[in-house]
Amino acid sequence: MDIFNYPSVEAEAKVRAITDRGLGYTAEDEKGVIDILEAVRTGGDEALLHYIRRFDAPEMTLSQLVVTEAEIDEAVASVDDDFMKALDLAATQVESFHRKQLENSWIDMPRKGVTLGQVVNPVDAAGVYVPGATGGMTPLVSSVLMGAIPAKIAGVKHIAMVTPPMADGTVNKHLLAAARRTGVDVVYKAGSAWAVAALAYGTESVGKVDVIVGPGNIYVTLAKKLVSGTVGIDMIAGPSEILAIADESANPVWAAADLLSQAEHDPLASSIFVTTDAELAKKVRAEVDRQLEELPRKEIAGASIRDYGAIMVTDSIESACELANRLAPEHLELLVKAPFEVVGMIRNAGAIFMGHYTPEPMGDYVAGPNHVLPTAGTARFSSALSVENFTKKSSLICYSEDAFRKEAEEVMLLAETEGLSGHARSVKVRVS
Ligand code: HSO
Ligand code: ZN
Repeated sequence: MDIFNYPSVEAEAKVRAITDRGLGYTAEDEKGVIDILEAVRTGGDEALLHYIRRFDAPEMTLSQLVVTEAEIDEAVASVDDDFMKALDLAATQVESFHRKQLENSWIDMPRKGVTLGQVVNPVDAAGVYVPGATGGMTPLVSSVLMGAIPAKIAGVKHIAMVTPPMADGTVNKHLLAAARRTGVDVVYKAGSAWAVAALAYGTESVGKVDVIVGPGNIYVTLAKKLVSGTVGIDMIAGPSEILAIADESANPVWAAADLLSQAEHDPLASSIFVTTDAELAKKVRAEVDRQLEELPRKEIAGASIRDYGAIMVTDSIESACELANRLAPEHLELLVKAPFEVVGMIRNAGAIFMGHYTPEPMGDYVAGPNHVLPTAGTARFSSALSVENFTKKSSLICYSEDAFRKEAEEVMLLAETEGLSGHARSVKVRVS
């Protein structure tokens, strides 16, 4: 990990290299995904099964596509009690955080005889994508909670989960236990772009949904991007990121561990350490190198740190915050003695982890907020996955006759100005 003074020409070049890394896909990948979407849209179950058998489970049959209640019972019975307790703690805390996001419908009478309002309704059906233990991914049990819980709290009646099966056609038992705990209605053993296509377009066996959420590899991301508009999606998520701001009170061992926790997600993940303390910068660099050797996923984390890791030394916390606001990181840690004094300077970040005892993984698992967060600078204008992603609002408008007559002239005038006489007429026929 190189150490830069920030601001400087060298630091700027590194920031550019990091922000330019993109989502990591080629035009070829996109073309491949378009073909898959089209195949499933027109071919339904047969095409879906074809891809599942070709890439994940060679022996799968259509009758095995849906995980049975018996399979889930068996999974729940076979996981450790300690796992179930941890899962329950996480689920309970994620539920209580997301309950606060529920928005009320409202109704108002802003002018005499005019009633206006906004009715919030859940979408009818949602699809939650969950990576399985396939293709270098790890089974993200926590992502079952982060996708399904806000949908449940929004009041979605039908929640489908898709996850790629392992070669023998089974699904990781921990994922199934999490699906049961969160009230997922159906789990399909399908992953990648074909699973996204099945959810977006529907097949004979897979019900069409209205919204698809959840993290996945580049093919999942591309597929979500391409079906967005046909269905709602949470976001086009890029590789994970962490930016930690530290003052002299930070512990280099802890800070290095935090940087590596996100680096191990993806070779394209980015970890940036920004500090006012040049000595701490050197210690953190040495610690990252040392701890990297101990990580089972050191190949992935090492590539990420090498290419998209950086240490920036600034002469003030203000300047560190300015860099954070420019990058709008997915995860921002404030490893400072007075985080509540610094947080007011932060405008752009997916989630802010405050103080020495709030390492990012607390938020990945148990704290309560959602871990599906905007990446690649999109925290400048977007937010974490939330209950709102599973709802939509209908406006209510009601005029009495008197109120209608009072505003009719203006409507007719504006309509005629636009050259839309049909609009004007719809008002006029009621006035005369
Ligand atoms: N940090 C990841 C989420 C995750 N981490 C799941 C562990 N499991 C993206 O925010
Ligand atoms: Zn993580």
